[in-house]
Amino acid sequence: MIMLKKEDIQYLNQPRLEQHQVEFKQLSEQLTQRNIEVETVLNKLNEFQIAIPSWALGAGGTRFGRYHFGGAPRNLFEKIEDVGLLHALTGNSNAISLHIPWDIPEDTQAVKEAAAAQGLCFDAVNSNTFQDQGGQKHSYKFGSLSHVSQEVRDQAIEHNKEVIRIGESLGSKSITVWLADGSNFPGQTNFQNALGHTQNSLLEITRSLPEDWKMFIEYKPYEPHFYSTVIQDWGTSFLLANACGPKAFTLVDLGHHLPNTNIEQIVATLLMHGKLGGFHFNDSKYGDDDLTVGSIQPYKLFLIFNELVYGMANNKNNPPLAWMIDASHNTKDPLEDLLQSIEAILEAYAKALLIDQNALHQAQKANDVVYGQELIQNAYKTDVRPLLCEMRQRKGAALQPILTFRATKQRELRLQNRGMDSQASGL
Ligand code: PSV
Ligand code: MN
Repeated sequence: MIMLKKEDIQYLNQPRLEQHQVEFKQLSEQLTQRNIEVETVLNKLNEFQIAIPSWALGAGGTRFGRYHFGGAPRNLFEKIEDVGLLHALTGNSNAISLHIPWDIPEDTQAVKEAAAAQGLCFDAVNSNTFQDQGGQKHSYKFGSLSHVSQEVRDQAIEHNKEVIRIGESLGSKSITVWLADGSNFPGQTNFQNALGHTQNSLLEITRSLPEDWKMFIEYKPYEPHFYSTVIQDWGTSFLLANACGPKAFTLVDLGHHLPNTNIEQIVATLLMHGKLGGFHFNDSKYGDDDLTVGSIQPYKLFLIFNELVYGMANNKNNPPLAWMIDASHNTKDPLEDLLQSIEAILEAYAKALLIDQNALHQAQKANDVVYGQELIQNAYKTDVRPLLCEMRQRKGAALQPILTFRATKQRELRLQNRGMDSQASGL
């Protein structure tokens, strides 16, 4: 098993340590003057854990092709190895999210042990009724949970139940359902029937959830279908989550909105109603581009985190959220890309934690538009990177994760062990 040693990380941190201490001291003094409790912020950053999906560790495909970079994980054990590396470098990615049937664990005990050895647990399991699988009786070409035929719906329901059973054996506590069902042409489906079937199917799945489990319902406006999608937006997901009862929640994937949608407002509404289950992080310019988090619209991400920070503190009716990166890597090394995403998420979170919520509340009550904006933007303009470095340094992770990844030749090691033509399952 490829494992990065703590001593190697420390050794590579050494030359940068003194400079980091100077920068951290300066920022701490500045934040203390602004009445911000630095230790509280550091603790929150330390606790924040982001799941890595098992399908994001290989080369992602464009609609037209896939370019291999070599050393891709060939099986679940190697995927665990890669997520373990990300966690060793950052200390903020202690979970792996599996997509079934891309990653069916054959030897559950061995898989659990491999994950535990890397300090990892299993986050939400994901079902897949957006592709036909070998040996499957009915096709999902015209839908799965929403299909006109009860037999097809039953097959899709049974698949979700199977995914829950697999998740249970690994210690997962939630299932994410992304339903790709939809239509390509007007007249193809009856919207009301499709939604009704979907609601009944989801209810049936909810009934088989273990007591302490949750179901997350993802939404997406288009793709793979281009005229209609059954669960097209947060409103439809929210409606279904309400119909399915207290174990069902809406999941927000940042790429699943039409351009310029105010995602932070969606987040606020869902939190207020205790129905926000989790997040899939990525970034986009046009649609579901699945780009590196924070690479296109970091300010938008920060505004979302502002609502999350407010909501997590004020909406105790909403359970703790599940965080995951859902991106695709076409031109970068996926592991470096994921390191960039983890950093961007924590940066946005850290900046949101610096917003003076009391002052903001006062400004809003006084309709002081200018001061409200100033408070938000002052937080955004603070360079919080020394906080992230300090948090990582304290837990033995890397001051500079990407530099350590490169200096310890992690990709080269994977190329040697797994070869140039190795392939990982996923889209
Ligand atoms: C669909 O675009 C999605 O966001 C869902 O979360 C899937 O599970 C994932 O991407 C992988 O295809
Ligand atoms: Mn997603």
